[in-house]
Amino acid sequence: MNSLARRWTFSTLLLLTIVCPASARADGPAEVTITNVQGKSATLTAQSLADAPRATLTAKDRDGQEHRFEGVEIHELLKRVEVSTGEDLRGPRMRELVTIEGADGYSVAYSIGELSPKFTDRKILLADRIDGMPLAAETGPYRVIVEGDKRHSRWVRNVARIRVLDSAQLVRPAQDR
Ligand SMILES: Nc1nc2c(c(=O)[nH]1)N[C@H]1C(S)=C(S)[C@@H](COP(=O)(O)O)O[C@H]1N2
Ligand SMILES: [Mo]
Repeated sequence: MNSLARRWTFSTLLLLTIVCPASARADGPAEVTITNVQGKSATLTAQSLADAPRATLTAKDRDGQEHRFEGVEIHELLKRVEVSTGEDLRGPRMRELVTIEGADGYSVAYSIGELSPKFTDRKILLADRIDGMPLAAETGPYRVIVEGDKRHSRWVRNVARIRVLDSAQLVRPAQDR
């Protein structure tokens, strides 16, 4: 490589280091897709999460220390695809499920009732900050935090997708058919 080419390469790398936001280096995608039972979808961006009602909770991370997590409760995000968890959540809607999937395909199912503040005070957060800082690349930019859970299997890292499903539309066990 001649010196001019070398200088160009160096300048380009320097520029990329300066202009790339931290989220671009995270293991998870910068945007989360959310889909309802009918297939209607919305894209959650850093901006839409910043604009939504913010919530915080304190929980022990894997280091055994209490941390302050900040983000948006899942039920607030469900409103973006017209899924309500308010007073009208009852009857046949109680069979709805919400799956949250990480960039690596790891997926967790939550029931609609446990995501509703009408049913429980235990918050389930799509967190984007820990102790006032953006999440680390290995967990972010978005990570589920479930208040009160004794183990972290439902704390999905690098969240990529949220899907609302009707459990009655899922395949039934053979003995039921
Ligand atoms: N994206 C993603 N999130 C995940 C997992 C995974 O494999 N992929 N494993 C889960 C399981 S089973 C556990 S116990 C916790 C472990 O997280 P920790 O190492 O921060 O305790 O992450 C959960 N979140
Ligand atoms: Mo686990």
